[in-house]
Amino acid sequence: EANLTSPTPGGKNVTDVDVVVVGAGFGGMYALHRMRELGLSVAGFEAGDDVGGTWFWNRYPGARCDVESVDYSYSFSAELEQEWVWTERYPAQPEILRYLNHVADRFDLRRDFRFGTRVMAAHYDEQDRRWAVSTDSGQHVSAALCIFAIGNLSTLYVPDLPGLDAFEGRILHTARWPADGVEFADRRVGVIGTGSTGIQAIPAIARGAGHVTVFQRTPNYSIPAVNRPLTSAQLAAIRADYPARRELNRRSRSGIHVDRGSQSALTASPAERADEYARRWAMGGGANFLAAFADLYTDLDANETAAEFVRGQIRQTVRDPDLAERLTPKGYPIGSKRICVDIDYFETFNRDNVSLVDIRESPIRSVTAHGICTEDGEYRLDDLVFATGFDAITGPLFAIDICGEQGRALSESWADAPHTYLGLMTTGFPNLFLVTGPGSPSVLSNVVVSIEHHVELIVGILESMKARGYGTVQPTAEAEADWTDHVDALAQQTLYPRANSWYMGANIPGKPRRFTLYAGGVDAYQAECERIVAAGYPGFTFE
Ligand code: N01
Repeated sequence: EANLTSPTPGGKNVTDVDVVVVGAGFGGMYALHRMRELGLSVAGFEAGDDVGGTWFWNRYPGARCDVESVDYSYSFSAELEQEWVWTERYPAQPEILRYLNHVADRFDLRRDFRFGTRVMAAHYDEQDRRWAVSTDSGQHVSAALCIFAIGNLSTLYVPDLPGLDAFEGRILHTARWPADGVEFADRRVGVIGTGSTGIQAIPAIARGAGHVTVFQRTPNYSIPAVNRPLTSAQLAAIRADYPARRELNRRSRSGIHVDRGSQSALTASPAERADEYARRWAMGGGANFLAAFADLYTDLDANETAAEFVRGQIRQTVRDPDLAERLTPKGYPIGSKRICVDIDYFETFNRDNVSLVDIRESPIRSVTAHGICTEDGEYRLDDLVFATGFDAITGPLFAIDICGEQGRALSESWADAPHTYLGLMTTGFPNLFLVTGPGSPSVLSNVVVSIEHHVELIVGILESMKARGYGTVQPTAEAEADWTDHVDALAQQTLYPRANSWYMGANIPGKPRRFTLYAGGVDAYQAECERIVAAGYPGFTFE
């Protein structure tokens, strides 16, 4: 008989459950729903005050998903698919948060989540073969299984700028934006960071602010979103064919079905290339643009043709040629930092109330009471907005005291780099599941597709354990080492390692640099997983 239910209660004030789910974003909500469907008792914890995860926290002006709404949504319920009305091609944060609230209501998910509660520790007890989980509000839970659905971009990063404490204005981080918004009228706003977030926030802030000064370290490649309302006819056509659309997404490289060019950019003539880039530029979207040719992610010369097209667009858009030059990305391949998608980003620099400070040329020396001092002088500011991103991938896991067999900390086990089997489990941490962990396509993909896939993999493993009478599962050390080598070999075939990106850990001082996501594509990854499931889970040890 499977031993997935609790043995006798542990100690005083300890609640026994089958499963702890950490996080109530897209991943945790679906994990909780599926665990319940298996008949397991679940305790869910969420640091935010409600569901939403990323979309709960990231309420900055201009926050929007750069995957199309109809694809960035759950596929598990046909009724949900049919009833929810998306209103725009690219959904804005409030609409996604409304959707997730609707899902929580519809499937009664809040009942088993404790909100405003941060999981602080999860320790494995080898005797009991159970996880002891504790929270910042003093709960202690004993669970047979732990599912960490805490996101890869949830531990925010603020650079340690000298003098920051002395700043007398407001300090904001885009990922902790106040729910009731921020008024910038007549204020001088400084924005640090020009990644996906900064590129979305800067145009939106500039529309309502007195003046915006953008402190740019690295110019970024960005493709226009070409956002538009979704008409009821368009939505009806998508709904009529939803299962086929979902299947195409699952069989695609990035979890979004796009028309993928099969030709090398280098065999196309310059005129053919220009036409193809212009066509995709006009259609909008990052995944679509970078699918123009087969080798944009793998061949530097091919990539350069796409990069140069984007540079040309920036030069055409930004009226002041010197400013255009400073906004033009150089020295790293397009797509090797995550491609940005924007609404009027480069156009925004034609506004009178927006200026750019290149902090590569003149680095920030310090923050003062009234602004920022660079080597060129002081910029007076009323507000300082950090769009400086996250300690990605391992950051959220290392922020929790997770200890597996023999009391070994995850942060110690992964000190050099994360190593997993399938991005789902790691050796020495039995029954601990990661939703979209390192070693899976994760944040390289339409993450909702990858989330649903991972939760279904977990369900399959648990069903198999139940049928075979096992209580624990973990990867073998050998399978994990082979998978990690495989992930590394795939990364080396791409241009990803050539940028200073959060993918590489390069944004966090002192973090080891390594590309740890599965770069072989959602299609190849899911096929590998299917083979492993069909073969009876080789690489996993069950006891
Ligand atoms: O963070 P980032 P983000 N001094 O790390 C700069 C997802 N996302 O929040 O490039 C000065 O990309 C840093 O400069 P540099 C998406 O996956 C999705 O923008 O390191 N500047 C960079 O410009 C995305 O990739 C959507 O030189 C400093 C910026 O801060 C991920 O989240 C929307 C600095 C950080 O960029 C993270 O995006 C938004 C310093 N000390 C985000 N430190 C969707 O549409 C850092 N910077 C779904």
